[in-house]
Amino acid sequence: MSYTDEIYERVVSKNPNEPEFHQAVKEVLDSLSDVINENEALYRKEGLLERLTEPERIISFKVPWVDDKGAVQINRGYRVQFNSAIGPYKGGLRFHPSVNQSILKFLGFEQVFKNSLTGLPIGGGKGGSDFDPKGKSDREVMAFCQSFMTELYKYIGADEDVPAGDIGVGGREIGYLYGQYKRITGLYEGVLTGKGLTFGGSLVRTQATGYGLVYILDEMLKGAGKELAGKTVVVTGAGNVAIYTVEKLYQLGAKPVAMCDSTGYIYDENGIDLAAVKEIKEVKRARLSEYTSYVPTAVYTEGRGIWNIKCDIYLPCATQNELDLDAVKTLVANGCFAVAEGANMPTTREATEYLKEQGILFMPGKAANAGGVATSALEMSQNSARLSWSFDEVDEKLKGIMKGIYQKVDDAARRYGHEGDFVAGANIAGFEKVAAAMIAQGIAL
Ligand code: NDP
Ligand code: 2IT
Repeated sequence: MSYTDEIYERVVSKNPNEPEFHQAVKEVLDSLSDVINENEALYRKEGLLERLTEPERIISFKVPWVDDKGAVQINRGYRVQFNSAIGPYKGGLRFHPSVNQSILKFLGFEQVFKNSLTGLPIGGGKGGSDFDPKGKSDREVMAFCQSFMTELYKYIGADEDVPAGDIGVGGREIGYLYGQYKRITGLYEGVLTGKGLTFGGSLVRTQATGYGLVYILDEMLKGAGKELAGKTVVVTGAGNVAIYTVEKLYQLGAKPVAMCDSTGYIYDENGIDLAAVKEIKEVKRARLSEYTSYVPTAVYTEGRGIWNIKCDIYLPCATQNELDLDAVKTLVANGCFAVAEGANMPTTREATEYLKEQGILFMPGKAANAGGVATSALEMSQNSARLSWSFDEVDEKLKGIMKGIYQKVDDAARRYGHEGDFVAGANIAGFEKVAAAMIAQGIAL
């Protein structure tokens, strides 16, 4: 049996009931088979794949808090510190009722390769809780965040582990978490990113994942002799990543026509009214169904099915496994020629394979959405230097990083004879740096 197959079997048997983690590991291992075959003796001797697929540490803890009715609530908190070979653990916190160990391990594993691709010194981690911020008052969210941090602070630090946002964790939550960290430790340090601009946050961090996604999409299209201007785009989700993806699409002359949340989707043939979406989602924290009261000519459809809308480019920016085989068959039949993942692992394995077979341009999340964490690393640099860079300075760096990621991914795919296969390219390029760092540091991690 090949080394990669052996490791996949080992991961499945040692981590039962963790389907998302298995899925993320399988995709990476399948892409690495050529690289592993070339260096099999060394990697086996080093136990490299065994070490790479085992998180360095998983912390799981109780989060007790009191709701507005005076009732005690108990949630479960986690931090998965996956790999610190190239820098302190770095990755977001997700607050969503679906959160469990499998989801956080898949996200932590992906983060290791994504962070490597940025070229910046950050290891991989992820955390969160099954807490659902939806429908909670600000006071309840604060109470939860304070309790969560009262346990988490023991395991994080500006040079150890630096969490940030993800689904359900934005500026409000990061503010409450930071306040509690500072209160307990007395340290004013860059222990979290995505902070407010008045207390150490970086300009562009809010926009970074969406902007970065569109920058790398633009590079991918140029590489294929196509252009973004004038193209019709469907963006899924209506959160942080989706909103700033739509903003940058407009800036580069494309036309986003649809967005969704977990309740339903909107189609606006004239192009999404972004100010309306920002007000609904960022200010009112309401449902996207309200969009038709801002734009009466738009159509709101309850439930799933946004992929039925005809488009040139499809950008999944909501959650894992949102885009399945049936959905991509519809997309391709309707003439869609490019997919880039703003979310983490939004496309199922079968759907990814189908897109590849059909020759669709496809940029996987670990390359496409790396702009967020890259800008987090820039926030860490500014915090360490006690400086703040201008919007244009950070945006230029982000653009350069996304361009660099495209080049690395494209180059790695070509080197191994998989030209145009950016899944292979991203996994190989991300792996090479982490593997070299792990081997150089001995059997220590
Ligand atoms: P937000 O919480 O801001 O927004 C998430 C959006 O996705 C919401 O519109 C939400 O709808 C929708 N969504 C979430 N879960 C589901 C679900 N199970 N079914 C349908 N819709 C769902 O999160 P982000 O925008 O920050 O994150 C979106 C994706 O991007 C995630 O995969 C995240 O891991 C990834 N990502 C985020 C980065 C960041 O910097 N924020 C960086 C890199 C990747 P509803 O409100 O109805 O739940
Ligand atoms: O998935 C991700 O890369 C994020 N949620 C951002 C992580 C970060 O540390 O900014």
